[in-house]
Amino acid sequence: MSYFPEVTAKIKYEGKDSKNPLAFKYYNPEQTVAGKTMRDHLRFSIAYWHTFMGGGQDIFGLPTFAHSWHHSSDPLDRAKHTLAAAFEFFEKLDVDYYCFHDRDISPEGSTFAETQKNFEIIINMAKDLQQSSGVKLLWGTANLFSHPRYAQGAGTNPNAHVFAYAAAQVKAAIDATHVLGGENYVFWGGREGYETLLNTDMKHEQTQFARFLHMAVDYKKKIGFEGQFLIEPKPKEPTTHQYDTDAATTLSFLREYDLLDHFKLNIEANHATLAGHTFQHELAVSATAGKLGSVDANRGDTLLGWDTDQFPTNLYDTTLAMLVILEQGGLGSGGLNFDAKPRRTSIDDIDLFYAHIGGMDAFARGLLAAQKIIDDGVFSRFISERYASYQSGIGKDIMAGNFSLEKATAWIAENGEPTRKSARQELLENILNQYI
Ligand code: XLS
Ligand code: NI
Ligand code: NI
Repeated sequence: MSYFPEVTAKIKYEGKDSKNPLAFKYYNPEQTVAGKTMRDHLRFSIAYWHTFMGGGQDIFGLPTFAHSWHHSSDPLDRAKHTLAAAFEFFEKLDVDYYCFHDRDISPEGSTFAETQKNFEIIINMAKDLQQSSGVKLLWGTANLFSHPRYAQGAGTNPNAHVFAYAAAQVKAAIDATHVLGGENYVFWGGREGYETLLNTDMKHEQTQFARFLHMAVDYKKKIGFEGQFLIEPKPKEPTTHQYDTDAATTLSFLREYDLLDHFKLNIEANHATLAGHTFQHELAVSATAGKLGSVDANRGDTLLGWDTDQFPTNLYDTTLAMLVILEQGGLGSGGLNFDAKPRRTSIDDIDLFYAHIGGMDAFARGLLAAQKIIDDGVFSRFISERYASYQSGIGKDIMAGNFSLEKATAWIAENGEPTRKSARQELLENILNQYI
């Protein structure tokens, strides 16, 4: 049985002149770019929740999609069909990785034990499907934000009973990720924030959240899970103020609570723009700290201002993102996970293929352009020239810690006013456009 009968073969690279909507125009998985295949550079991953569980609902409207894998009225049966459809999709799209939340891959039961039983059944099935298809798990995570019990947070909940429930759920999600050979495990603090300080002890919530993460680190070590722990920053939505607001805030939280060694960041494009940053900025802040672990590849709509999770199509953004990624030497165990969904008006199953093909081609173009920029050394040469005064003389002394306010005063008395130099922004932007 096939869930995607319209797609009769694996999606292939046909080149930029192809008119086939079911072909890659730029993403050529086996093409080598700077000694590595595109497949290995980009490490594409499918987000289970959007692609297979998304129904097209929004805050004003009901689901609009009618996926065949959702037809069964029995939740566990539906989950099995969904998993089978997912693996058919991965193989037809020729993507190596996927990501899931515990509660999108398997249904919540009426008790904790029943929920765990469902989860176990589905995880066993996923294990077999991974084995037969060769598809791998990029990361697993726990959904600690949809159920009413988490309305006031999970690790930051004012009620320790809820904290304990979340901790038990995370244990099961880490176990499942471990069993499936997941290369990372993600924490996105959906409800880990607050609405009003009139009822909130901020210090207490942050401290208990750090305890939550330390418990996860201890457990990871105990079971020998080798995957990378990742935190995904987001400034708001669903809560008004989220503790993991952006990359810089999250890094400083991790540092303050002695967690920095155990985590990297999973940067999402749409979360960056919600935080009032560019995608490139958030990637660069993480990479500068040696903490860029993985990417949720999507885009927002600045005219709407919420987490619209659209597929990435903007070549400017993908080029600048790939520039940061290549400069840090690649994504390591991370990948480009399409945390994105088709618009609710794109109601056909085939739209899922068009959406992902477009996103993959957009990043392939970004990769090619970024590698060319690096090869030609355009910006790196300009940047090293711009900071050249720190290579000798007082610049060298400053960086070596051999300068002081008094020395500066004496030096300025002798050398006077600095010569001003242009930062050449427009010229550099013109050059960038030549590469895109
Ligand atoms: C929501 C987040 C979520 C995480 C995983 O905005 O992007 O989907 O990626 O929990
Ligand atoms: Ni995300
Ligand atoms: Ni998001």
